[in-house]
Amino acid sequence: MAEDVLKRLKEAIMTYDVEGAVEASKEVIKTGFDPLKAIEQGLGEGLKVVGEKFGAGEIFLPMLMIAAQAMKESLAILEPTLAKGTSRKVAGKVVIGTVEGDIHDIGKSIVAAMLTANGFEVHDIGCDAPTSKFVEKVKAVNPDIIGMSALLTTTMPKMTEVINALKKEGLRGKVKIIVGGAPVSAAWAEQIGADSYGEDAMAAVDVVKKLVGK
Ligand code: B12
Repeated sequence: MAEDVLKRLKEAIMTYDVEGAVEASKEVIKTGFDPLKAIEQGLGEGLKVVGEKFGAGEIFLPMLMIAAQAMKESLAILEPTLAKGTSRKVAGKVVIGTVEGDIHDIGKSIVAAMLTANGFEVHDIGCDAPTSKFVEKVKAVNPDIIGMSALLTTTMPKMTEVINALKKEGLRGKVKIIVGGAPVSAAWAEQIGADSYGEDAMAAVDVVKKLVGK
């Protein structure tokens, strides 16, 4: 039964079936199945397969976009229940976003959801977020952590731009910075003067906890 819903989630993404993914996600909620498992082992696995096919030139962009849409609509159903499992005490404040020029928001949203689920107050500024938006949000909410996501090698330098803007505003010393996204690495984090790097959502939670001293 449990394995069945995982299989259905994965297959819905792999067959570009938005309705099927939404239905299976609703069933996850109804049956009390672990939403994180559903996201990572169901939807996420399916999207990985679709991504590989796209990378290998086996499918075209519109198919990839439908699969991504199925993932997004399913996340909209599952993410709020992730957050419900949280204890109310705030572990720290996080501002997170995908840098300017980059519209990949799935991974960033999963990281945001996981942090929320682990008791952090998360301010998600979305994707394609200009440097000024990061700076404004930092001024507005005074976070402990800034998380930046980039999925394109061409947008990675925007992370440096954000760090420089924070320095210019005298804010760099007040926040810890964590970066992530498929092309990002620990070496890149070090190179641009970020405090840390997280390979996936679980790692992000561990790293953020360490950075705030928990
Ligand atoms: C889905 C997808 C899309 C969707 C995005 C939909 C959306 N709303 O997000 C659409 C179809 C719109 C898209 C568009 C494009 N895409 Co695209 N896309 C992907 C794909 C298949 C999957 C990305 C994804 O969501 N993965 C699932 C999530 C869960 O994984 P993730 O993002 O890596 O996130 C995890 C970790 O990286 C980490 N993480 C992520 N962010 C953060 C942040 C922090 C702070 C931390 C700690 C951790 C962390 O934790 C996450 C959870 O585990 C990848 C292939 C791939 N293998 O990555 C290509 C990929 C990223 N895209 C690519 C390209 C080229 C494009 C386009 C330029 C295509 C085009 N020709 O138009 C456009 C770019 C548009 C733009 N300006 O941004 C390339 C990038 C190549 C490169 N290295 O620069 C890839 C690698 C595909 C490829 N093999 O060519 N894409």
